Amino acid sequence: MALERTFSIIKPDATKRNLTGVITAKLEEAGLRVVASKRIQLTLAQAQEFYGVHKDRPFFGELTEFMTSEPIVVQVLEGEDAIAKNREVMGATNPAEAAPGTIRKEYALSIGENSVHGSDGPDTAKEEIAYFFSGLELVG
Ligand code: RTP
Ligand code: MG
Repeated sequence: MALERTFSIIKPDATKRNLTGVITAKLEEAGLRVVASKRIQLTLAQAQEFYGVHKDRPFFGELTEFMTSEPIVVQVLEGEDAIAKNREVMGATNPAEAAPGTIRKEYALSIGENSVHGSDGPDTAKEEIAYFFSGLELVG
């Protein structure tokens, strides 16, 4: 399979605990290359737009407040089968259900404060990358 790109966020609970480096190391160890990276702080409007698909879910308010509570690190990851590979190394949404060795098993605090985001498919990967990065910022 050809090289693929996916979009990743190191979430506020992780940046706050200085876990940016160890989480990035885990992504790299899994064979993912960081081809773009920046630390930003989302506005509430940006978080609501990014998570628009969840707007009717009961956790939407909590999720968007959390995502704006501290800076985040947004990254584009490249590798063979990058979307699936990233979700594998992230682990299940709920850390209590995440497999040993995954980022969420090791670092997540709860189902909401779960340290990382990763695109769930090729269409969302493309959309999410374009939302945060210009083509010039992607250095393969
Ligand atoms: P993500 O989008 O962040 O990569 O995570 P995911 O696909 O594993 O989870 P998703 O179902 O897309 O949910 C997005 C994020 O919403 C928060 N969440 N909170 N309190 C809750 O029950 C609950 N459920 C989901 C998590 O931060 C999750 O990553
Ligand atoms: Mg998701």
